[in-house]
Amino acid sequence: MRVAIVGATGAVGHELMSVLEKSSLKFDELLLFASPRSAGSKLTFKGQELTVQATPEGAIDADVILASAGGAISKEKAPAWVAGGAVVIDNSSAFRYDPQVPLVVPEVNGEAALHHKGIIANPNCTTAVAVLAVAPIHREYGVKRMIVSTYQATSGAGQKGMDELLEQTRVSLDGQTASNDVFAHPIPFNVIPHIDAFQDNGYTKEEMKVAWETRKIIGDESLKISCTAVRIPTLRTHSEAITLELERPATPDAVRELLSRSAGVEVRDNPGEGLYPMPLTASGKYDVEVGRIRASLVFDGGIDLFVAGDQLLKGAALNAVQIAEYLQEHGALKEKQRV
Ligand code: A2P
Ligand code: 11C
Repeated sequence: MRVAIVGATGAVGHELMSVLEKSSLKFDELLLFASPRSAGSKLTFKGQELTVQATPEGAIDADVILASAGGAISKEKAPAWVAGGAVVIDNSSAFRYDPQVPLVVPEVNGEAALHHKGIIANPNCTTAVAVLAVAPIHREYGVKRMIVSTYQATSGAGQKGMDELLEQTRVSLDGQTASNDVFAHPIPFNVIPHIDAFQDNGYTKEEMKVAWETRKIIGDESLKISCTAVRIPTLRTHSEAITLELERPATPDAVRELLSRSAGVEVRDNPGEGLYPMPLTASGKYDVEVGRIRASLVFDGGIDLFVAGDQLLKGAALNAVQIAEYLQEHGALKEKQRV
């Protein structure tokens, strides 16, 4: 069994290697690919130096390809990877809205992965973090409307986003004017309500992704969702304030109890002791922190809560590896025949 990472030198690629080191996924060999710029560079996996290769034009001789080099690369190359016999778990937005492609968070709709036709999509990080908290509540109480405001880390823009935060913070502290390249405005000491391109309806694509993807993963197209997505000057972990209107009334205690037995969630909710979700505590953690669970003052029987989940882990690398593990556990990951 051969696993390949495309985009191995990026921020998500780095986390993919680290998650794979600890994963229960059984495989014999790991292949690393990136742009031609990185060809020949070395990365360490399980104490062994592996050489990064330039991503080839056509097929890759692997059974599973974890793709995290951006939508353009996935769109261009994934069809050849599938034709070559690999299962592609794609971290980009290239195929998420294709009805033929399952969009999967294993704790919520893992079964959908078993019906793939070669490509399985990993959701946008903001969506993945939110659905872990929202899906169990939806199953129990029926979510009617969901209003989300996000506080998104620079890691959402990859390594270059985190580099820009660090470099431009130094520049600001030196008394100079910070500039911006990755983000729409300087990010140090700022918040920017602009992630991805503005759409005709006034929302950004990032905001619409939360709506489109949450509906697809939860499997309820009638769910009404509105999102405001904001970039903040943190390194990693996306936080989100979520308000839910429910079909059947919920109490904060019942939701706390429900989420405390939900997979992938850590309830961190003791405000009196300063315990609530934060990037500082959620970064590097596999579980998504959920707290500030309280009765909505707007929707009778509704719930307000706050989540913080590591964008690079559950929002990307961890979820992708969990999809591969799910396939293998269900006998749906076969080594291809090699002559
Ligand atoms: P490279 O490091 O060689 O540029 P991030 O999201 O952190 O910015 O990472 C993006 C990842 O996608 C990196 O591993 C990067 O490799 C890779 N990448 C960028 N352009 C290409 C390309 N044309 N073909 C394959 N991989 C690419
Ligand atoms: C961000 N959520 O924080 C974006 C990054 O659709 O996979 C991930 C974009 C995507 O900038």
